Amino acid sequence: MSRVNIIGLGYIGLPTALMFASHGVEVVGSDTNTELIQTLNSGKLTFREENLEELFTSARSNGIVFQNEYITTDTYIIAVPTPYIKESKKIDPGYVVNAVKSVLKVAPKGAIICIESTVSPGTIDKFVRPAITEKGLKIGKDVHLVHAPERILPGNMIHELKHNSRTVGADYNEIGHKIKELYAKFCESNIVVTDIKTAEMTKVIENTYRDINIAFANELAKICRRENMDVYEIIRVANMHPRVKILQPGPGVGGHCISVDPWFLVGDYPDLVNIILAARHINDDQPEYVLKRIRSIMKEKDIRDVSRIGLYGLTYKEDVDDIRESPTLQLLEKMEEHLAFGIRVYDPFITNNIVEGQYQDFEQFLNDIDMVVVLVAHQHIKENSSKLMNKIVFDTKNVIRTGEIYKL
Ligand code: SAJ
Repeated sequence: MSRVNIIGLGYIGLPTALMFASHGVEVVGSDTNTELIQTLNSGKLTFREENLEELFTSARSNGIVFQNEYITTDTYIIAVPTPYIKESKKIDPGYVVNAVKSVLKVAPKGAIICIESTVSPGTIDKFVRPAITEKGLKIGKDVHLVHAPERILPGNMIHELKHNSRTVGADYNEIGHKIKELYAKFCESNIVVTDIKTAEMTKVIENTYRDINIAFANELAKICRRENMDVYEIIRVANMHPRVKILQPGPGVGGHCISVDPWFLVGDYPDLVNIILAARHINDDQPEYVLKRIRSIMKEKDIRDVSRIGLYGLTYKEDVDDIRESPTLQLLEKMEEHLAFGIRVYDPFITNNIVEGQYQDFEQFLNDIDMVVVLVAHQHIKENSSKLMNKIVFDTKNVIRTGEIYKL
């Protein structure tokens, strides 16, 4: 195996490229974003993630190359975004197809193109294969296709790259095994070789399953609220059953994975989805529910000045700096619609001001508010929970133990 060209150096492509490089694989990481390439070449990372710095240092000392251009080599790994089209809910395969087309311009005969990006079942048949055959190329002869969807959890990526099992879908077993061998350079868990469509479907349903489970927890929270019962205790006890594993309710489901992938199934099988669609609606409506709770707590505590309310947490989940599809941002949009401006916001991970009323100083933020809504369970708030003692706390993540606490 000569050099591997990793295409797309975002949240998945970059850690994967660094992992390969630090395990002795010759890697060229390519991305069309010139600024991103310059940043990486100047020795700086583009996002925060546990243990990523160390991995970056080791990959750089092993000679990883970052550049805009793709190279001529025998293995390509594509990790570009796959958003969904808002109206139809179907996948937008544009970035993947364009990356494949660009690879074809430089790929030698017999090269393997491995797609890591999550795609809806059938995307490779419907969009990627035609992009290859219309160039007069034969799949399986001139070029090989593989789908090896990523499965890592932001916040725990480096550990999971090593320890999670993987799925490799290929048209030919022998090609699948070649890619399996490549991932086995750093992946210490099982690597299952299967066909492409199975790999596509497996990945999407993993995230859909999690979305449904969270929706169930969010629905339970509402039922328990009406009954004045503690949903967290009920879930904790239910989960002691050996075959029950209910996830946690929260302010909504964000990120670029769980809040996106189930829509692919809705878009492609509109006549078959019930539970999948209901779960999406429940989770998407959760910020609205949080707003209702804020209003009722304000009423109960007689808070009339919106500017005395502070939202803690802007990221889509704890201990990451990613704000994509963040429930807090969705809540803020609704608050602008429903309440007057003036709300205050703080997140230790977001060091540039992205919303109105955002603070960079935690103490100052606390000084200026009477009520804090905890929307993200960053380690930071757990460590500083004693500072919330004299505040009215609405804790949507069930992490604060002291003071006057309201829950979902
Ligand atoms: N959330 C809850 N309750 C929970 C767990 C999560 O409300 O009990 C919320 C989070 O706060 C967040 C959202 O759900 O807003 C998604 O967070 P997450 O930690 O569940 O997942 P992601 O989106 O960071 O990563 C998922 C993972 N998929 C699964 O666990 C099945 C990861 O393994 C995938 O690689 C990733 O999607 C992806 O890229 O597809």
